[in-house]
Amino acid sequence: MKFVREIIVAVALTVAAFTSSVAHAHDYKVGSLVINHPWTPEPPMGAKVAAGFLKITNEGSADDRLVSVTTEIAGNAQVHGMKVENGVMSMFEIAGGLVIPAGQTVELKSKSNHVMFMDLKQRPTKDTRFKATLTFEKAGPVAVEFKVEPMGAGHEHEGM
Ligand SMILES: [Cu+2]
Repeated sequence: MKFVREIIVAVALTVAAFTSSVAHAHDYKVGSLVINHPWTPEPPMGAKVAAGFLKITNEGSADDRLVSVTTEIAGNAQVHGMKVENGVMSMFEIAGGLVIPAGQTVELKSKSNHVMFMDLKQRPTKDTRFKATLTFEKAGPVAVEFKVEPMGAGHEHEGM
């Protein structure tokens, strides 16, 4: 009986460790999509825009698309891509939404695809979080929180 009790304790500890690591990782799941670590670099004083970064993994067998983002802190939010023309980097709204291919991970990051929060109603400040809703064509809406990290965290939205 002692042996069985030890197994039960081991299993309980494993479950506890797993649960706390998931909470720490700041992940969300909707349908076959896993959304990892949505975050925003704290924008400068007076900024009207802020960038949003996250990773989206599609564990399913069909492509999906991130079609919209909404949040109370911004009048408007768009999914942006980046392009370089004549050596000048500029942003554009991705028409029809950002494709999340089946079986792949798409990373929204600095100098690449990103969420653009526009017409900011309040400035996100570091060490806070704000709520947002990501809507996918197939998986539907999912409520997430963006963590606000200090400016110059090494991966900020450059050129803003
Ligand atoms: Cu942008």
